[in-house]
Amino acid sequence: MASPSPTRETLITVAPTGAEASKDACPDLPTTLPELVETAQRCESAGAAMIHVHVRDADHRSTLDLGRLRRCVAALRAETDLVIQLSTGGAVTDSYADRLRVLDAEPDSCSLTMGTVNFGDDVFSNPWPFVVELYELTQARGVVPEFELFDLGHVAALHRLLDTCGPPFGGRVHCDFVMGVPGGMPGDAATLTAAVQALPHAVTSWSATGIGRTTLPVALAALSCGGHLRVGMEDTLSFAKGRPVRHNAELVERAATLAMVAQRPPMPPGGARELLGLASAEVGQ
Ligand code: KMH
Ligand code: ZN
Repeated sequence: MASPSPTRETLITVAPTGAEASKDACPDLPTTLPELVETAQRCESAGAAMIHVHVRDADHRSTLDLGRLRRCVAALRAETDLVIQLSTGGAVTDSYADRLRVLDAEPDSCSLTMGTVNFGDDVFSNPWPFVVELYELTQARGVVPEFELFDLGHVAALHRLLDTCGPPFGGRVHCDFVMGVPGGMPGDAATLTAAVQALPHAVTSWSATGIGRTTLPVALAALSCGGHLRVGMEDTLSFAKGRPVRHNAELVERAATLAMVAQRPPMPPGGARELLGLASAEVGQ
């Protein structure tokens, strides 16, 4: 994607929970299904069009339990119009088999990380054969992947994947830069610009999120480069220095305000479906 053309509207994705933060340390994290549905509804009202979902078990611990994933997809479909994206990244401890099985829950979209990355003191493992297997499963099942790029090497892997395995289901190529993870690429404007310049020409849209204190610099840089935004408590638990996030909707509201200032207002879920190739896929069914 040598020269991205700015879009008129901004896709805001909310990532409300993640796999890492604990409920004990952060009681406002939405970990139960009712909390997740309430969060999704408030975030949709605030301007989100897509939700990136990690589910938790009865003890609020990260899980890829298929029953819970299915119930979550059903509840979000019934109670919101959001595009539902399930995480296939899970937690660093999840097996490849469990991560592949996420697609059995039939989401609209799933995350697909384009390579291994150091993740704090851990390693988030995504070896090439697993990336290919997951990608081919998305094509077979009719799930739109969002390519997660934690490092510049992941951009190179995206070139290789599209060259060897062809386009995604839906025909659009959407990716998300996850910046500022300790072990991945830094969350700053110079790095984002370099990463955008390196994208394959086949990429039709991209968003960015910055972890922790890189949230605002990455959001501002992404808007100025014509990108879309991901925000949420998966990525930052601080609204400002010394001021914890109380609800994911606060982060969505702030992203929507920035998007309005950039004269690229929040995109409704229907627009997101078109952007991601889901609208034509539904018509074709
Ligand atoms: N929890 C991280 C190890 C994804 O959702 O696809 C992986 C992650 C990426 O959050
Ligand atoms: Zn995630």
